Amino acid sequence: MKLVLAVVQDDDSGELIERLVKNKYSATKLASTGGFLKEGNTTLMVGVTADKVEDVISIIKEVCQSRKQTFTTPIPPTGSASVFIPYPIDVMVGGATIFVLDIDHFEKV
Ligand code: 2BA
Repeated sequence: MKLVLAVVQDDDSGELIERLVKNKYSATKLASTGGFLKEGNTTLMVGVTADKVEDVISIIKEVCQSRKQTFTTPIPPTGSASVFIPYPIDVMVGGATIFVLDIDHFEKV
Protein backbone atom coordinates (compact mmCIF):
# COMPACT_ATOMS: atom_id res chain seq x y z
CA MET A 1 0.00 0.00 0.00
CA LYS A 2 1.20 3.50 -0.88
CA LEU A 3 0.01 6.98 0.00
CA VAL A 4 0.16 9.54 -2.78
CA LEU A 5 0.28 13.05 -1.29
CA ALA A 6 -0.22 15.76 -3.89
CA VAL A 7 -0.04 19.50 -3.25
CA VAL A 8 -2.08 21.11 -6.03
CA GLN A 9 -3.54 24.50 -6.82
CA ASP A 10 -7.05 25.20 -5.51
CA ASP A 11 -8.27 25.88 -9.07
CA ASP A 12 -7.48 22.31 -10.12
CA SER A 13 -8.63 20.50 -6.99
CA GLY A 14 -12.33 20.13 -7.85
CA GLU A 15 -11.74 18.55 -11.25
CA LEU A 16 -8.93 16.37 -9.85
CA ILE A 17 -11.13 14.93 -7.09
CA GLU A 18 -13.88 14.29 -9.64
CA ARG A 19 -11.50 12.42 -11.95
CA LEU A 20 -10.05 10.35 -9.09
CA VAL A 21 -13.46 9.35 -7.75
CA LYS A 22 -14.69 8.55 -11.29
CA ASN A 23 -11.70 6.19 -11.60
CA LYS A 24 -12.65 4.53 -8.28
CA TYR A 25 -9.87 6.02 -6.17
CA SER A 26 -10.62 7.19 -2.63
CA ALA A 27 -9.22 10.62 -1.89
CA THR A 28 -9.14 12.99 1.06
CA LYS A 29 -8.86 16.71 0.47
CA LEU A 30 -7.00 18.89 2.98
CA ALA A 31 -6.87 22.68 2.95
CA SER A 32 -3.20 23.67 3.05
CA THR A 33 -1.05 26.77 2.75
CA GLY A 34 2.18 27.11 0.79
CA GLY A 35 5.12 28.15 2.95
CA PHE A 36 6.59 30.49 0.33
CA LEU A 37 3.55 32.33 -1.08
CA LYS A 38 1.51 31.91 2.14
CA GLU A 39 -1.52 31.32 -0.05
CA GLY A 40 -4.06 28.53 0.06
CA ASN A 41 -3.50 25.35 -1.87
CA THR A 42 -4.94 21.85 -1.63
CA THR A 43 -3.27 18.65 -0.44
CA LEU A 44 -4.85 15.40 -1.58
CA MET A 45 -4.22 12.06 0.14
CA VAL A 46 -4.84 9.04 -2.05
CA GLY A 47 -4.24 5.57 -0.58
CA VAL A 48 -3.70 2.94 -3.28
CA THR A 49 -2.01 -0.38 -3.94
CA ALA A 50 1.50 0.00 -5.39
CA ASP A 51 0.41 -0.98 -8.91
CA LYS A 52 -2.02 1.99 -9.06
CA VAL A 53 0.47 4.73 -8.16
CA GLU A 54 1.46 5.49 -11.77
CA ASP A 55 -2.18 5.72 -12.83
CA VAL A 56 -2.95 8.19 -10.03
CA ILE A 57 0.10 10.28 -10.98
CA SER A 58 -0.92 10.30 -14.65
CA ILE A 59 -4.41 11.60 -13.71
CA ILE A 60 -2.78 14.35 -11.62
CA LYS A 61 -0.53 15.26 -14.57
CA GLU A 62 -3.51 15.46 -16.94
CA VAL A 63 -5.54 17.76 -14.70
CA CYS A 64 -3.06 20.03 -12.91
CA GLN A 65 -1.52 22.97 -14.72
CA SER A 66 1.42 25.24 -13.96
CA ARG A 67 0.43 28.88 -13.58
CA LYS A 68 2.23 32.14 -13.12
CA GLN A 69 1.28 33.83 -9.86
CA THR A 70 2.18 37.39 -8.91
CA PHE A 71 2.72 38.20 -5.28
CA THR A 72 3.94 41.26 -3.45
CA THR A 73 7.08 40.73 -1.46
CA PRO A 74 6.97 41.97 2.13
CA ILE A 75 10.73 42.57 1.98
CA PRO A 76 11.87 46.16 1.27
CA PRO A 77 13.74 45.91 -2.09
CA THR A 78 16.43 48.35 -0.96
CA GLY A 79 17.12 46.33 2.19
CA SER A 80 16.28 49.43 4.19
CA ALA A 81 13.91 48.90 7.10
CA SER A 82 12.63 52.49 6.92
CA VAL A 83 11.51 52.43 3.24
CA PHE A 84 8.80 49.94 2.31
CA ILE A 85 7.86 49.76 -1.35
CA PRO A 86 5.64 46.80 -2.25
CA TYR A 87 7.45 44.87 -4.95
CA PRO A 88 5.54 42.53 -7.31
CA ILE A 89 7.29 39.29 -8.25
CA ASP A 90 6.11 36.60 -10.70
CA VAL A 91 6.46 33.01 -9.51
CA MET A 92 5.75 29.92 -11.57
CA VAL A 93 3.69 27.55 -9.41
CA GLY A 94 3.88 23.95 -10.55
CA GLY A 95 0.93 21.81 -11.46
CA ALA A 96 1.51 19.50 -8.51
CA THR A 97 4.13 18.53 -5.95
CA ILE A 98 3.81 14.79 -5.45
CA PHE A 99 5.12 12.57 -2.66
CA VAL A 100 4.69 8.78 -2.62
CA LEU A 101 4.99 7.21 0.84
CA ASP A 102 5.17 3.56 1.90
CA ILE A 103 2.34 2.62 4.25
CA ASP A 104 3.22 0.14 7.03
CA HIS A 105 -0.34 -0.65 7.90
CA PHE A 106 -3.71 0.18 6.35
CA GLU A 107 -6.99 -0.66 7.97
CA LYS A 108 -10.56 0.55 7.95
CA VAL A 109 -12.67 -0.16 11.02
P1 2BA B 1 4.61 27.57 -1.90
O1 2BA B 1 5.58 27.20 -0.82
O2 2BA B 1 3.70 28.72 -1.62
O3 2BA B 1 5.48 27.85 -3.22
C1 2BA B 1 4.87 28.37 -4.40
C2 2BA B 1 5.90 28.50 -5.51
O4 2BA B 1 6.88 29.48 -5.13
C3 2BA B 1 6.70 27.22 -5.77
O5 2BA B 1 5.99 26.39 -6.69
C4 2BA B 1 8.00 27.75 -6.35
O6 2BA B 1 7.87 28.05 -7.73
C5 2BA B 1 8.17 29.06 -5.61
N1 2BA B 1 9.07 28.94 -4.45
C6 2BA B 1 8.88 28.19 -3.35
N2 2BA B 1 9.90 28.34 -2.47
C7 2BA B 1 10.74 29.22 -3.05
C8 2BA B 1 11.99 29.82 -2.65
N3 2BA B 1 12.55 29.52 -1.48
N4 2BA B 1 12.58 30.69 -3.52
C9 2BA B 1 12.01 31.01 -4.70
N5 2BA B 1 10.82 30.49 -5.12
C10 2BA B 1 10.21 29.62 -4.32
P2 2BA B 1 6.08 24.81 -6.51
O7 2BA B 1 7.51 24.41 -6.35
O8 2BA B 1 5.34 24.23 -7.66
O9 2BA B 1 5.34 24.47 -5.15
C11 2BA B 1 3.93 24.61 -5.00
C12 2BA B 1 3.53 24.29 -3.57
O10 2BA B 1 3.86 22.91 -3.30
C13 2BA B 1 4.31 25.07 -2.51
O11 2BA B 1 3.69 26.33 -2.28
C14 2BA B 1 4.23 24.15 -1.29
O12 2BA B 1 2.96 24.28 -0.66
C15 2BA B 1 4.30 22.76 -1.94
N6 2BA B 1 5.67 22.25 -1.96
C16 2BA B 1 6.59 22.42 -2.95
N7 2BA B 1 7.73 21.77 -2.66
C17 2BA B 1 7.55 21.20 -1.44
C18 2BA B 1 8.38 20.38 -0.60
N8 2BA B 1 9.65 20.04 -0.94
N9 2BA B 1 7.85 19.97 0.59
C19 2BA B 1 6.57 20.30 0.93
N10 2BA B 1 5.74 21.05 0.17
C20 2BA B 1 6.23 21.50 -1.00
